[in-house]
Amino acid sequence: MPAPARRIALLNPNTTVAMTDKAVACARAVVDPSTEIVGVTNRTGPPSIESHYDEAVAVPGLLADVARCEGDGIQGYVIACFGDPGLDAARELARGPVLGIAEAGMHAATMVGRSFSIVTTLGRTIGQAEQLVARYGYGAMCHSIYACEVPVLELDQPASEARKLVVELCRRAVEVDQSDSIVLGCAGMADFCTEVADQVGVPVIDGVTAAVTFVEALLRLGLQTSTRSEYASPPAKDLHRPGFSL
Ligand code: 2AL
Repeated sequence: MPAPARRIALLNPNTTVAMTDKAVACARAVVDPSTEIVGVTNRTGPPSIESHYDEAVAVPGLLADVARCEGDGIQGYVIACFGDPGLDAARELARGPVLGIAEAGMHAATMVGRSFSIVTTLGRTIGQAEQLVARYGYGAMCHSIYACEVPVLELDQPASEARKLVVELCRRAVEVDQSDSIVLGCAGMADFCTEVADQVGVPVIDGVTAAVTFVEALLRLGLQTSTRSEYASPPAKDLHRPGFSL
């Protein structure tokens, strides 16, 4: 086997290995054979991320994973959680490009249409998605954000009927809100993409596959995060947190 041309870490900020494995399988299906996808599951934090608190407690473990990956020759990163937790801090630590799946999904949507809607998990996360839409500058293009009210770890359970609910919300986004495309609002929906797209008739974007493809492209272009100012390495400090080290 030839050495991979590039190694990209797929960072799952939650601690559920099955979710990492599913996202990795979806990522491997779209990247070039010369790109290695390394799945990394957070060692500390919540099993799923569906609140501000979950996001905050996931970030220290995620940053520790980035620090480890830097020593392991990883060249690029995807943060596979729709809140893009720790994105700016990860960019300060990593040499190579770091993309969040919300960021990648929304950017992809704006390349294939004039408008998009987001379909996510719990309604309580809609505010976080709205903040990200504003951050990425797509307020005028995001026509609506819907929640299927299925918790992250129940998306794969047939009894949750998550796929059916997501399809219904996508249809509403297209017919009522006139959205040209849909961004799926959870890494756990990565494997819904093709099936949902077939049923709603507009482009449906999964941020995991969008993000790995974009990171792969940035690496091919030789582009890294700028260290000119805000994303320079953070000043070294003693962290007064017993038992925690990066
Ligand atoms: C997510 C996600 O992508 N992973 C996770 O644990 N929570 N996002 C979400 N909106 O529920």
